[in-house]
Amino acid sequence: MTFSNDRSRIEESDHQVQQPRKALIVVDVQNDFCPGGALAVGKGDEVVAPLNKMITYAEEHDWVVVVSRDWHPSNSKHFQKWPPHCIQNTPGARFHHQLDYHGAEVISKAMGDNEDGYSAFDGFTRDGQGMSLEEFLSENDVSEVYVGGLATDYCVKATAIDSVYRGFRTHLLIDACRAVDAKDGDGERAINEMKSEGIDLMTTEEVLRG
Ligand code: VGL
Ligand code: ZN
Repeated sequence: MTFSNDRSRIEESDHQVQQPRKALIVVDVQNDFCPGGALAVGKGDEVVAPLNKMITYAEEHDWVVVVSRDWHPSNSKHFQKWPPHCIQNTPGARFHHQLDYHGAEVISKAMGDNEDGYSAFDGFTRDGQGMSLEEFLSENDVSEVYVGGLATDYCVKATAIDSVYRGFRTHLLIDACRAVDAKDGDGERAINEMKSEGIDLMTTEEVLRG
C-alpha cells in the first residue's frame, strides 16, 4: 500500500461521521419480577425468549444493548408501597438466569433511600456510579430506542415515556413486556398511554423481519 493511500484512509477516519444507532433497552428482567419472586409479574419470565432473540439481532446489527436493573437499598421508602424486592446483591435482584445479558451495558437504578426510580433514565452505568443512561446513549450516537421487559405498567412505561420526551424515536416491543396489573386493565391502559405519547408499538417478529 502506498503512503498516499494510507494518508487518505487516515483522513477518512478522522472525518468519519457517526451514523445514528439504535439501542435495545431491556427493563428489569430480574428474579423478583418473575414467577416465584417477591413482586412476581404474571408470566414475567415469558419475556426472556423474545428479548434474547432481540439481543442476538441487536448484536448482529451493531445496536447498543442496555439492561436495566431495579437496585434498591434494603431500607428504601419504596417498600412502603411495594413488598421488598430487588435489594442490592440479593438473589432476587439478579437477572433471570436465561437472559443473555452478558454483552450488555448494565444500568442500575432506584438506589436512593427515597427513590422509586421506575425509569431506566433514572439509572447509571458502573453499578450506579457512572454516567446516566441518557449520557451513555448520547455517547454512543443513539437516536432510536426499542423497549421491552418488566413491568409494562411501571418501569417499562416510565422508561419508554422518558425516552420519547428526551427526543429518541421510541418503540415498545408489545410481546416482550408483561404487566403487574395490580388493578385489572393497568397493562392495557399503560400501552394506550404510551401510544398516545407517540411511542410506536411493534412486535419482536416485526423487528426481526427487518
Ligand atoms: C417495578 C414496581 C416496583 C418495575 C419496580 O420494574 O416495573 N415495579 N418497582
Ligand atoms: Zn422497585
